[in-house]
Amino acid sequence: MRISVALAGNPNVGKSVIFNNLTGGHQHVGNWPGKTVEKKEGYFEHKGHRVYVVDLPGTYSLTAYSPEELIARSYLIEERPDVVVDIVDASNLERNLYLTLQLIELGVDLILDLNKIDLAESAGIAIDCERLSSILGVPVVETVAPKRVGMEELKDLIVELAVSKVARVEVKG
Ligand SMILES: Nc1nc2c(ncn2[C@@H]2O[C@H](COP(=O)(O)OP(=O)(O)OP(=O)(O)O)[C@@H](O)[C@H]2O)c(=O)[nH]1
Ligand SMILES: [Mg+2]
Repeated sequence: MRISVALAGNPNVGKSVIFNNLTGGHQHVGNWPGKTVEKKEGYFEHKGHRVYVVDLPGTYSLTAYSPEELIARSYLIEERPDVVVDIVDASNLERNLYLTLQLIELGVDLILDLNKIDLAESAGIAIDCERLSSILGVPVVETVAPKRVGMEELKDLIVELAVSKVARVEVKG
């Protein structure tokens, strides 16, 4: 199956490190149409699926006031990726969840990636992932991107969500 996934998140949360971890050598850097903002695309293979990844520009919201927000918003609405991974800075969760709620409102199939878990831990912040996941109604994964911690779990979740989505669509007819 061909799966498309977009990486969304606030600036500086670790999207590019995760994009590089996932796609390795299989990447292409271009520009968003008509914009000077960089567009990174790539893919990886996992469990027999090819997963195409787009690294969206970092944004605090999707209200389309800045070119970055406009790019991210139009991509999500027009291209409808199978899965959106919302990468948040676990050491700064509250601020990051503003974008998370907007992504949930948009109705995308979301995975919440709590990145920078190492920084959260050293700041004495403990996050109850199961509770967060059940409150938000989205799967949650913990990662430490530069150490590649959680990358296999993230790939598993992406593929599981995309596959379950196809099953849901088939049941609905
Ligand atoms: N300690 C720690 N640092 C991290 C982690 N993930 C990313 N970083 C660091 O955070 C900084 C930002 O990472 P990037 O991947 O460039 O973040 P980004 O989300 O792509 O940023 P923009 O493209 O500017 O929006 C870098 O210095 C990373 O090394 C993590 O899990 N733990
Ligand atoms: Mg980046």
